[in-house]
Amino acid sequence: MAMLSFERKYRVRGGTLLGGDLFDFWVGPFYVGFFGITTAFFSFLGTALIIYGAAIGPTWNIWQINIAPPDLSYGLALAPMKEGGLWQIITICATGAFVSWALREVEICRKLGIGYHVPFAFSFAILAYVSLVIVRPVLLGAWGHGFPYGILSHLDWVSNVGYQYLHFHYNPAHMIAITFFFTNALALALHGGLILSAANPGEGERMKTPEYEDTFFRDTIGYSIGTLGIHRLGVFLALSAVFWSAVCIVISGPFWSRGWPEWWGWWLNLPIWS
Ligand code: 07D
Ligand code: 07D
Ligand code: U10
Repeated sequence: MAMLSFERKYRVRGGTLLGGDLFDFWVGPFYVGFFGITTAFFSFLGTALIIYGAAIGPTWNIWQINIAPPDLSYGLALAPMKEGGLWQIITICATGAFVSWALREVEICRKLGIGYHVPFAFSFAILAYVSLVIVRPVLLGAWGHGFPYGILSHLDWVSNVGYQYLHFHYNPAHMIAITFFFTNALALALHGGLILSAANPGEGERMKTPEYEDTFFRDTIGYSIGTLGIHRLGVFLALSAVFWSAVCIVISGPFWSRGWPEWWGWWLNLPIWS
């Protein structure tokens, strides 16, 4: 079925979680829905506040614009607008926009009658962001532990927080997260390469079936995970990467406040060595 006639067929009312028929319509290619309105509201307000923050700041240089969280001395209280209050409201807007986007995806899945895998996966990215700017700051008792909103300033934050624990590479959850990120890239390279090799033949050649794909890996490594399996593996690898990232930052501070190399002392202290 051509895309245009398919869209006409499925673009019918229903499947909404909230708002009933009220926002159940499309604007051009975009489905709106109640959560499309809340996405637009939070993104618009958040972006406007970032621009306001830039306007009252010292620079319009896109790389240097910085909206910092409140000083640690404010703890978990609200701060005045120019001293971190802006960051607090922008954080509410960002979280509101990301969650609205995920729920809008859920409504679209319901309309289509497909699984919720994409919004489920996006919720892991939201989890990582929320761990950085809400969960960890709350556990440490100050909003000042959140990362600042700015292209270069957020990199400074990552570096500073990393060195605060002497050598962040020794954080075991960081190791697991990185291993998942690297494995994820390997898996996508293998999958993208394999599909193109079979499904994108040269002029005059026939497209190959999945048996060819399976056989390539059976001949090479003795096992093929299969055409559905590789997609299950892909989602698992990607979500694990983000999940262990969230873990690695939440444990830094709330559950381990010394240098990460020191954590490995448990190995040296095992009784079997003495
Ligand atoms: C390709 C999908 C498209 C998305 C893009 C990003 C904005 C911000 C806002 C000027 C893969 C759109 C960018 C809306 C512009 C203003 C006010 C996704 C794709 C193209 N980072 N980070 C970047 C964010 C954190 C880190 C780039 C966001 C943590 C490092 C971009 C968040 C830590 C490096 C960016 C976030 C961290 C970057 C490219 C939120 C640990 C780089 C991102 C909401 C996770 C790289 C100058 C990309 C870079 C980079 C955005 C959080 C570390 C500006 C929105 C605090 C080490 N980050 N980041 O392609 O070049 O993502 O930085 O959590 O080296 Mg970051
Ligand atoms: C948080 C992004 C969420 C995004 C959302 C969507 C928009 C809309 C609109 C495009 C999590 C945003 C959407 C804004 C855009 C349009 C239209 C993703 C998020 C919701 N590290 N490290 C990680 C590596 C070192 C340190 C994670 C590698 C050093 C700290 C990952 C190396 C030190 C933190 C990772 C390395 C250090 C991390 C990041 C190598 C610094 C974190 C991925 C090779 C001296 C962060 C949850 C991630 C983390 C994190 C990888 C080195 C410090 C595993 C490969 C040794 C402090 N590092 N790191 O989390 O876990 O994505 O955050 O050296 O906080 Mg690290
Ligand atoms: C995959 C796949 C597969 C495919 C695929 C794909 C995975 C096997 C068959 C998909 C993959 C690709 C296409 C490859 C490329 C993708 C990437 C590299 C990922 C990164 C993507 C990007 C960088 C693009 C990002 C673009 C985005 C997010 C679009 C931006 C959207 C908008 C600005 C509008 C959003 C709509 C909303 C919020 C709801 C409706 C709202 C409107 C239409 C606006 C109207 C507003 C109102 C009615 C409300 C009032 C307005 C207010 C308050 C102000 C609005 C303010 C704003 C700031 C907008 O596996 O198969 O193929 O293709």
